[in-house]
Amino acid sequence: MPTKNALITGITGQDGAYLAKFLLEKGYAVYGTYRRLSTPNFWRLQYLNIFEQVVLIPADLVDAGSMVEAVKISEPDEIYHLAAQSFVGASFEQPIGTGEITGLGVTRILEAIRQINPAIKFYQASTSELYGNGHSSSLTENSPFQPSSPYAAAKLYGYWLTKMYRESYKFFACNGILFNHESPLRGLEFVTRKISNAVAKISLGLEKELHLGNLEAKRDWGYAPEYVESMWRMLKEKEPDDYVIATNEAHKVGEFVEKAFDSLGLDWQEYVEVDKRFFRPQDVNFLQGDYSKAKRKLAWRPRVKFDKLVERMVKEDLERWARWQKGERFPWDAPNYPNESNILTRTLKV
Ligand code: NAP
Ligand code: G4F
Repeated sequence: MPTKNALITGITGQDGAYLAKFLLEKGYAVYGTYRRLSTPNFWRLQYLNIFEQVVLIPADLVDAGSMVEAVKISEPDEIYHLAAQSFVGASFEQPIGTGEITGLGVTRILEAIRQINPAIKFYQASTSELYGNGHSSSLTENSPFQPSSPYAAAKLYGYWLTKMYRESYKFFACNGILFNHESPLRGLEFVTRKISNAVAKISLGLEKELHLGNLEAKRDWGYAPEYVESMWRMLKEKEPDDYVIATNEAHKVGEFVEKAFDSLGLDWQEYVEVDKRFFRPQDVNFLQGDYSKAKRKLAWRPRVKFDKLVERMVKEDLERWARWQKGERFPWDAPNYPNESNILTRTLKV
């Protein structure tokens, strides 16, 4: 018999799928919201072999009634609010939609909790993007926020609403300020997976080149399965609080590229082109997180660091494409992803 009910918004995403697996292993009954799409998108849950073990509830963050319904149906002890328009690049294309989903979506779920059961524990997926530009040293829970994209501004709103409900209504509500975390389940539009997927295809002769934007930006990249555990740990504490989750190491995008090609014995300079289309109107040039508080209070620390992460991602994409070349078909996103040269947007205008 499951001991507790958890509701995960955004269970079809990278973190949602890993968190679902983690909570199932802890004995939770796991409910997850998904939005109606013209083509189903459950590949991560299938890939992790947990599709049959979770209960899915249709709900969209722009539809307050559907969020209320999801909370009523699942009767959760804990809600992990992970759903969002999560791609910074797209937020410049769709700033209003991003505000609705990533910003106001948080209020919709907080209101559902307030009306149905204020004792539900709440995790908000906050982000290192809150800090924005202008930093050059490791960031803590007390560093100033200066959002540099519509995505970051929407997340800042969600961050404050979470704090505000904690203080005003005594909610057990936590912000996890998570720095970039990646995995073989990462979406293909994000730079790490774009690179690992392209390197795998190039090495198998399925692609010839890789077009990228800003190679100078530095990010603090960790491993997603470890980061979802920190969410659960936050909700286990006596008091609700906010925590930075990071590795405290920053690497350039260019280093990720070099390491990824290198791991398959390829020279990146023969394949990579810097392409104006992938530069953003404004980028965040440096993000590195000091996770001391999480280490001290949650006994959490990162284990998979940069080198291992790059190797793991390239290896997995290579194995997938090799299986695909042999005719095997299994749930996985890459074969259905358009070549980015087919995509035309304001920021990607040629
Ligand atoms: P992701 O893979 O992009 O997943 C986002 C999830 O949100 C998907 O399940 C998506 O559904 C769902 N979603 C999008 N729009 C929705 C809407 N209108 N209504 C309902 N659901 C909607 O993101 P992730 O990497 O797992 O990240 C999880 C959360 O952590 C996000 O809030 C993200 O902003 C935040 N975060 C991520 C990182 C990171 O490095 N990964 C770092 C800090 C914070 P579909 O599958 O249908 O698209
Ligand atoms: O992989 P990215 O798109 O991730 P970004 O913008 O850091 O956002 C991710 O991490 C945040 C946490 O800090 C999350 F809140 C957010 O939801 C998301 O998960 O880009 C990383 C860097 C950027 O500086 C970008 O300009 O890579 C640079 N980059 C260079 N060429 C590129 C590319 N990014 C993408 N996506 N595609 C490129 O071709």
